[in-house]
Amino acid sequence: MRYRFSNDPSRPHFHYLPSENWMNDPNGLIQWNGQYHLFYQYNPNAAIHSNMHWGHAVSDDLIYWKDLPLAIAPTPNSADEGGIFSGCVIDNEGIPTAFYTGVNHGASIQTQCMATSHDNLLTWQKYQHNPIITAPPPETKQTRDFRDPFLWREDDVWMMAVGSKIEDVGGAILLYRSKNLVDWEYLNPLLVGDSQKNGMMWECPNFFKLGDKWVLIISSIGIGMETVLYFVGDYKDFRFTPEYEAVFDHAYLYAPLTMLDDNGRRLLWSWVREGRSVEAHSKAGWAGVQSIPRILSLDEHNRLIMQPVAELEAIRGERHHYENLVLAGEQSIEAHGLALDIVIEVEIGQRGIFTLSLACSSDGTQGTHISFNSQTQELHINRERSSTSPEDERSSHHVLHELDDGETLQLRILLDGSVLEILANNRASVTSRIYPSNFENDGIRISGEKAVVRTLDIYEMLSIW
Ligand code: DQQ
Repeated sequence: MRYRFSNDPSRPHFHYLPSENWMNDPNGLIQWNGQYHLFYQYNPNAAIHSNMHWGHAVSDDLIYWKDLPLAIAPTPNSADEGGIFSGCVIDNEGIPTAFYTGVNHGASIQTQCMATSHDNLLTWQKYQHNPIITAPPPETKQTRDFRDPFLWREDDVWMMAVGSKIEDVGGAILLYRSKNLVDWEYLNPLLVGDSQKNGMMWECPNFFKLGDKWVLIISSIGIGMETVLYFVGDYKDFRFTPEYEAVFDHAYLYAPLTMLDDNGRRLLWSWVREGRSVEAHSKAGWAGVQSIPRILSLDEHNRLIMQPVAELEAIRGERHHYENLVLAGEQSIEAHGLALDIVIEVEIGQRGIFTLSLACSSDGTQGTHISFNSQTQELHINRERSSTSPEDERSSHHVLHELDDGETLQLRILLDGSVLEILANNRASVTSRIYPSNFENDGIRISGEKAVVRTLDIYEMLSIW
């Protein structure tokens, strides 16, 4: 089925996506008997968000994925008849146990449900007394938004964080505990936001320890925008006190989910949304991509550091390497195709500018420009000419990216068809979408003022399919 998309230049070659139709949030990430399991929000019938199931894929190495049959589907006349929304999988004394949100009545009723697997996560049996939590607590003053359970263990109890909101106040993450996974006691909000500042509703919570600190990642629904935010702080007596708050990604990443792998790495996957119209992706026959998994850590300022997993290096093909390029005018750099891993370090003087252009057509009509201005400390991704279709989103991304004293600009750029993952100094993330109209392109161009490229490596990536 994947071959029918081989003439589509937007289709990624080294990011995971199902063979066809719609995918959104990653769900139920877990390493089981050494293998990485990725479940995801999936509509098996069309490339639009509807009719949610859990799709399933498995990998030995985080690079090559094998598609497995649908994992969990809605059951008529039950709590999940309207769809299986996001959630997680935990290891309950050797039994893989899934928690997800069952929805009903056009998703206006959201309840928490459970299922177990007895055949290595292939098929799932729903708990016969689902739902295990029927409604949000009265203090939320609403009954509609209550979803995406995330579980962890604390001594001899299980904890669950659920995304929600407190009406007229803001987003809220609700905290529950249980000894047996079916009887849940509501404790209090783990954290409550402010609708004026950080969104009206918070979904897809992740809460975990990183070093000495605790990190909360949420996907926030604000007025006209959806953004992933993170908080770093301390957790005591079931309350979380953030000390640092920042935007996790400045563009298209949404609904990320993390897991701890057997090597103790905190890995994060995320849905990369589409930047084209519903009609366009419905017609294309596929929509939604998973980001390359990132390893999370914290720096000394409590900022989240994210690095694509080193496993990705196994599919690096031809390499183009440059050193100490003193920039004057525009320079063309050889690189073929739309599947590239670019690693660049630039020393920029005061009032300096550096620009890297990619996915440029030879006739000059298309191209995407990634620039950094040392005076404004701004990263700018210009998509005005990223594609030719008026249906594609083309607004620019402007991101304040303050370099520390003496720090060079370090960019890691993963271009894969329409996916553009940009990490600046491993802490500013801008994951965008561009839709170049053909495979042919004119390599990479770099230009700058008061800028010296210390090193530049461009790898042409091999396809994982
Ligand atoms: N997507 C799921 C929900 C979640 C949302 C539904 C976030 O569970 O809140 O597909 O993208």
